[in-house]
Amino acid sequence: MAKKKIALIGGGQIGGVLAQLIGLRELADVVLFDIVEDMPQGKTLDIAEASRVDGFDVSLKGTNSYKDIAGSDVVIITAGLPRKPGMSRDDLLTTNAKIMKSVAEGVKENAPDAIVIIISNPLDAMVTLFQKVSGFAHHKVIGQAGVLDSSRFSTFIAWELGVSVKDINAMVLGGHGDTMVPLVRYANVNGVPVMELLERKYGDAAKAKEVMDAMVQRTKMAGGEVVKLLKTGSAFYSPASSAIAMAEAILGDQKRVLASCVYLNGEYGVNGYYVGVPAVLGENGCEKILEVTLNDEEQAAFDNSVSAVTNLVADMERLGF
Ligand code: TXD
Repeated sequence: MAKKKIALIGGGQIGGVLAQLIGLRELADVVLFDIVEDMPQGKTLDIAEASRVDGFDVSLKGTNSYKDIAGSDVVIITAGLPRKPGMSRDDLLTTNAKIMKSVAEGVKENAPDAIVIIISNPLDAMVTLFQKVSGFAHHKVIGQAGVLDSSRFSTFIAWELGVSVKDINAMVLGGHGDTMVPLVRYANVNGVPVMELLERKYGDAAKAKEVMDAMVQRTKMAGGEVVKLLKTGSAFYSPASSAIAMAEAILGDQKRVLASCVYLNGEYGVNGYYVGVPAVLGENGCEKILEVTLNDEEQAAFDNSVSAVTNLVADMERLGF
């Protein structure tokens, strides 16, 4: 079987971790593109020089030329500026939209058959813009947010219950912003509802709800919590791991159900917007969207999140993108 190829557009914090993870997993050959001269070449050289020690054998190439991404099966985009403390994701809109437009043109011209995973913020707007500029089929352009937000929620639940995070199933829907919707009712530990376990732990439904509300709130603000601690830059290990799970699902045609920012065509009552929902990822990108029944409260929270996304996209359009 011919080796797969992944192009990484943006060789900053997340791009570097992505390159290393792809190497460690021997997932594909890697091309790391950045506009900064020499930096992607330096990072890939550094990672390649660890390959004997780690025992992996993939080709790693750093570049400043889009020509090198030709033939990529998957393109993962992190190009753009990260948040500084106190900045919202939306503050990044204008700067990152300009960058995303140029990236979409470069990918369209040089890797027209690739499936594209976008990480750059503000996520929902950047996915929308990439698809618009590239003209790629909607199902081949997917945003990474939900895998990470769901992993964060799962981590907090595991810590609270004192059980392995591997046994937690929890999902976060909606936009990648403060309005995201952690699905409490469906969160479970190997099938047992988390709320039931919390009620047993505290022997009190009100206290259990209070604890869950705090975890939901922490999940929504989790990106900002890391930004505040790091002082410079935003989370990079966990977003990289999350995008790798999506790339693996696509390259391996795994049909994994991963919360992803995908194009909705009537599903969840949303028409023509990219929003985070559970999606089946396989060799064709987003192959199916799973519709989850939401109760009134969940639906209201989801609608609120969708409005945040539609407002963001409207802002971007007003800015001329
Ligand atoms: O879950 C998620 N989706 C996210 C998203 C979680 C955390 C951070 N998220 C966003 O990812 C973050 O807000 C940023 O918008 C991106 C990338 O974050 P990273 O931490 O990797 O940022 P860096 O280290 O600043 O790297 C960005 C790189 C940097 O090397 C720039 O030189 C490069 O992008 N860059 C470009 N590359 C290609 N083409 C152009 N035009 C370009 N402009 C800058």
